[in-house]
Amino acid sequence: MNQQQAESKNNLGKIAVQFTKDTIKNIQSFGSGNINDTFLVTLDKSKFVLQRINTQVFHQPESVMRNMCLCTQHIQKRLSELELDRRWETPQVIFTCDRRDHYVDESGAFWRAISFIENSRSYDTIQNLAHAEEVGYALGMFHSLISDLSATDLTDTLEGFHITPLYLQQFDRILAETTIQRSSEVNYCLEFIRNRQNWAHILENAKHSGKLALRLMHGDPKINNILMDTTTGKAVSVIDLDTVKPGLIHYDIGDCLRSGCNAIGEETRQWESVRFELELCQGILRGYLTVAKAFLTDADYSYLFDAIRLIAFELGLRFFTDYLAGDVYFKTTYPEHNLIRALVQFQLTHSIESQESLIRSIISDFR
Ligand code: GN1
Ligand code: MG
Repeated sequence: MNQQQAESKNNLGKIAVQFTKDTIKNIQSFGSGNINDTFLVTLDKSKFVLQRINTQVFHQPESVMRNMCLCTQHIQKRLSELELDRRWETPQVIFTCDRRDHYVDESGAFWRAISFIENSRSYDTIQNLAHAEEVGYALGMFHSLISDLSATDLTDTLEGFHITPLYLQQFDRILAETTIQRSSEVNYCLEFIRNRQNWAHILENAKHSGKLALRLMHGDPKINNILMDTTTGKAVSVIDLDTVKPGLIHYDIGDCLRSGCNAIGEETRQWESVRFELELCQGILRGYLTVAKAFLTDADYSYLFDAIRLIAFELGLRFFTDYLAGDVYFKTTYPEHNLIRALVQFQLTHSIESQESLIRSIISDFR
């Protein structure tokens, strides 16, 4: 361990002790989030998750924590009333020794701690059809558990999140300000976006005309935010509650499908091999609808195909814009990382578009 690593370990220790009186055995990096920094803290008999919130992205971290406390307490109460016949847990906020839901360190960094769900793990890529069904079930379960929590009680902690026309405006602004290094991949992305910019308003238009209602959503239900029981392989929890806020459940369904139906995963460099797998789509929707069928309206079904197409496109647009802006939002590990991520999502969008009638018929079979 070099001096810098030793210092940062020491620093992490000073932060972790704010949340526990137990002896800390170990602290290590954890998970693969693109925004916050996450660590697993091992104590004598238990573990917890320690996170530094990225306040460049979340400007009101106190509201993120308030939302999170309201949401997890609500889910906990629902679970105690429901008497489910399977394991289901929700991560709990761990308070500091002086009863606060976060800790601000000497440098001004914002920290929080969350309980670790024992005997569970997540996957960055979908494993098989059974996994896909469980991922869908988990999202349906989450939507169902928060369906009676009032959307207006929670703060909008990330304004503009999943509002595709705003991402297009941001893209246009960055494009106007930046001297772009042209390459065939960059030209492909530019053209891909141009050809879809009029359609990209579809969900916002449906929202404004009252066809789709604002509801509480998770905001980020990609497959590695769904924990699976390591013994039974069944879903046990949905984590990463930073973006639970008013929105459209379509953003969630779209995000879950764009993440779960791309079997080689969003971090592949083999972007030309990316495909949207219909069987996985069917599996995720089947799992979702076993729990969520009751609260989908006819209009909700009518926009499902567009939601699947749009959220893949939107994420590609967000990655590409960040590439042009010099990687200021998403963490990267190599220079072209955000460009390759964008190509993955655009390839997925293309695959969704080319299977439109099949995807629409899968959706209509479930109605
Ligand atoms: C970000 O940080 P992480 O990995 O939980 C992003 C999501 C993207 C996701 C893509 C607040 O989530 O919207 O879908 O990366 N979160 C935010 O992997 O922008
Ligand atoms: Mg997230």
